[in-house]
Amino acid sequence: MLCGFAKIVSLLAVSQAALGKIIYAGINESGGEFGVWSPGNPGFGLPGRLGVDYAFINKSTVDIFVDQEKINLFRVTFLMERMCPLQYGLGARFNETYFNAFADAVNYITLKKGAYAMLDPHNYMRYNDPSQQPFSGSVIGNSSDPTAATTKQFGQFWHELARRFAQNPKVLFGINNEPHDMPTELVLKNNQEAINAIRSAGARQLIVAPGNAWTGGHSWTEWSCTDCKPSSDFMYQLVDPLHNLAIDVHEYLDIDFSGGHDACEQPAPQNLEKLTAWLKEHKLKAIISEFGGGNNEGCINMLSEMLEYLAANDEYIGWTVWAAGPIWGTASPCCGPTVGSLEPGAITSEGKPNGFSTVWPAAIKPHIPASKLSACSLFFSPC
Ligand SMILES: *[C@@H]1O[C@H](CO)[C@@H](O)[C@H](O)[C@H]1NC(C)=O
Ligand SMILES: *[C@@H]1O[C@H](CO)[C@@H](O)[C@H](O)[C@H]1NC(C)=O
Ligand SMILES: *[C@@H]1O[C@H](CO)[C@@H](O)[C@H](O)[C@H]1NC(C)=O
Ligand SMILES: CC(=O)N[C@H]1CO[C@H](CO)[C@@H](O)[C@@H]1O
Repeated sequence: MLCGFAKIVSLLAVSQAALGKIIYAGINESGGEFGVWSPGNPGFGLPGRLGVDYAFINKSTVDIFVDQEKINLFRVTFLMERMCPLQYGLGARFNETYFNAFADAVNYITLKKGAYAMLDPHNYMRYNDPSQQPFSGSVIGNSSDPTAATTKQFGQFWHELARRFAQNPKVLFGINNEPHDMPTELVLKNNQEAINAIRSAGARQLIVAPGNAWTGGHSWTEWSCTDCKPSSDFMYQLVDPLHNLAIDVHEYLDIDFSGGHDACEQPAPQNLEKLTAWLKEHKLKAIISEFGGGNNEGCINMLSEMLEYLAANDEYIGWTVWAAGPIWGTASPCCGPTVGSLEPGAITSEGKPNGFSTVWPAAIKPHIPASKLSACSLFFSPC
C-alpha cells in the first residue's frame, strides 16, 4: 500500500504495451435478480415488480458506459425463478412479460449500442427458492432432492433462451452464476447439458462456463467442501463442438475473496497463477465476470495490477467489474458499505460520489483498451 502512486504510473506504462488481447471489457448490470431476499419466505419477491423490486438496466447509464467510457460488454443478470415461474417449473416455458423486459435490455445494449451482453442467470446453479440466495434453492440435478429441477430441465431452459437469441451475434451465454457447495461432477454435467442445449438451438455465440466454489479463480485447483473436488479436475472435460467456450471466473481482492470488505489483501496475479497455468495447459480462455475493490489506494493499486495481469496473459479475453445497475440506490454491491455502486449518477449511503466517480476512473477506466476493443473476436462473433 506504500508508494502507490509510483506503482500506478509504472503499471500504466506497461499497460500500453500489453493491451490488445482483451476482447471484452465492461461491467455487471445487476438488478434483474433483486428483491427476493427474505429468510424463510420462499415465495417472497416472486414474481416481483419491474422498476420497483427489480430492474435490468437504465438506458441512460448504458449510454454513458458505451459512449463515454468505451466499454463493450455488459453482464446482464436475471433470476431463473422469474424467467421460469415456479408453477411452470424450470424449462422452456417462460414468463413472457419478464422475458420481454430482459430482452429489451439485452437488445438495447447489443442492437442499439453495439456492445456485447452476457446473459447471466444469477442462480448459483439452484432453482425453486431464491429467498435466501445464495444459499437457498435446490441444487439443479440433485437426484436425491425430489423438489430439485433436473439437469434435463436446465437444458430445456437453455435451449429456449439460446434459441431466442441465436440470431444476435452480440450475445454471450453465461451458464450460471457461482455454483457452490455441490459436487463438482454435477457442475460439469449441468454445464455440458447447457452447452449441448445452446448448440442444438442453433446458437453459435461464446458460452461462458463456471466452475464450483463460487467459480473463484484463486481456488480453481482446490477442494472447497467434502464433495467439492477442484474445478480444475473437471472443467477441461467440457466439449463444445464449435470450440467457442470460455471459463467464467470471479475474483475479489479482499481477505476472503467475498467482495465484502473495503481493504484489498489478495493479489490477483499470484492468486490466479495456477488457474492461468491450467488454462494454458488445456488451451482454454477465461473471462473474469466479477471482481472489484474498495475506494482506497491499496485497492486501486491492486485492481490496476489485476487488470494489467489479465491484459498480459493471453488466457484472459475479457472482464466485467461488479457492479452497476439501476436499483442499487446508495447500497454498495462490492467492497465495504461506503463505496456505493458503479452506477453513474448514484451516490453512496453517506451522500458522497459513488464508485463510478472514485474507483472507476482511478482503477478501471485506464485499463479499458478502448480503441482496441473490437467486435472482431477470435471467436464466432463477426465484426
Ligand atoms: C410474469 O411477470 C409479470 C411481471 O412481473 C407478473 O405480473 C406476472 O404475475 C408473472 N406471471 C407469472 C406466472 O409469474
Ligand atoms: C441433495 O438433496 C439431498 C436431499 O434433500 C440433500 O440432503 C443434499 O444436501 C442435497 N445436495 C446438495 C449438493 O445440495
Ligand atoms: C437513469 O440514469 C440517469 C442518468 O444518471 C438518471 O438521471 C436517472 O434518474 C436514472 N433513472 C433511474 C430510473 O434510475
Ligand atoms: C460481492 C458481491 O457484492 N456479491 C453479490 C453480488 O450480488 C449478489 C446478488 O445479486 C449477492 O448475492 C452477492 O453477495
